[in-house]
Amino acid sequence: MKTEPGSEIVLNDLAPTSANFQSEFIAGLKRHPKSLPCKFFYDERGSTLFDDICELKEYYLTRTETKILHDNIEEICAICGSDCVLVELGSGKSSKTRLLLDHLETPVAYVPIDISRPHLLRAAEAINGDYFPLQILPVCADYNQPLTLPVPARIPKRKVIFFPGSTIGNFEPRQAAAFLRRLATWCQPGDGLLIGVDLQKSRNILHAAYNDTRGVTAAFNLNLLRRANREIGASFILEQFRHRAIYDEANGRIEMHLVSQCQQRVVLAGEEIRFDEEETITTEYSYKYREEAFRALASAAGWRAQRTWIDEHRLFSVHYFRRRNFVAHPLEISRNLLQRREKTRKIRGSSSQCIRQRERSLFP
Ligand code: AVJ
Repeated sequence: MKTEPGSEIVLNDLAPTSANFQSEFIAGLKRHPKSLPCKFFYDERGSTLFDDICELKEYYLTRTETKILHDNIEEICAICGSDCVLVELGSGKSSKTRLLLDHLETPVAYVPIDISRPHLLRAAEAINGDYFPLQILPVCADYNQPLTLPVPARIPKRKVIFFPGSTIGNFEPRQAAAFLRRLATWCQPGDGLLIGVDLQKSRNILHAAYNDTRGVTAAFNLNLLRRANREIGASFILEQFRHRAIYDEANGRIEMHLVSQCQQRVVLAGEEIRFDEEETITTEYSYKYREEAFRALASAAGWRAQRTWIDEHRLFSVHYFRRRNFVAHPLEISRNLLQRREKTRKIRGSSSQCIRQRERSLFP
């Protein structure tokens, strides 16, 4: 499958095992209410179904984000600067990445991180063939787990984390902030975060996007149960569950559920799980943000807003953030503000402009 004249790709394989899947899956079904982590969607079949979702006419997210990137690519790549290492979370097919790689000035390396090994390898091979001699350093991992990023052969000027697709919306806002704070710890001051975030909008548009007429989203959701049948020998009867996606306006989120159509028992790994009729498994939250609210969230998590791009219909946003000089813990923000005031007071009166400037760069 290797395409010339690419070099050999070394996979950094931290993929979760089938035992991880089994224990987390069962733990999720023992919770009240039942819930499963949405990362489980992305086995090989699920990743392919997701690619199909991205092509649906109702699913405006991918199309709109791609257009925003396309229409602003010069400016985006200018902000990223030359000689950066591009780290992508949930890289999938890496199609949006190609836009960046086509326009970035002498990027040092591309580090795609994805939980689906076959998908990741296929994309990495293809990029390797098309962008040689760019170094490709794929990491197969659940990026919620601790991981060490591979080090490129050439030293980059900065790191840019690319997190498209509004996948950040899968976290509840508190967890999203914690995750962004964690990403900041991967970075040095001045490093970048290019992130796609879906915007709040009318319920009709949202409802259609998650309840497509061809039933691809339903198949994607039900694939969780199919996967459990195949990988851990569960006994789900797929016809006895239905896909449901609703917009919870108060929380600004789409909720996806699998709804049991009858009272039933399912056996998996020797354990029996009971379902009442109409009982649901929560399988995904997809939060939608207001432009300002997302900037505030990232800003409290160690990232300084640099630029936001939005499409003409205000469906979707892409933000570029720069890592602050320190990662503020909420409690530390006020303390730092106090310290800053004290220091400015000390400096005031001294004519040393350069001290004040250094101060500013230390406490942005
Ligand atoms: C890839 C997580 C952004 O929430 O819109 C698509 C996944 N779920 N249709 C989203 C998804 C149902 C998607 N994200």
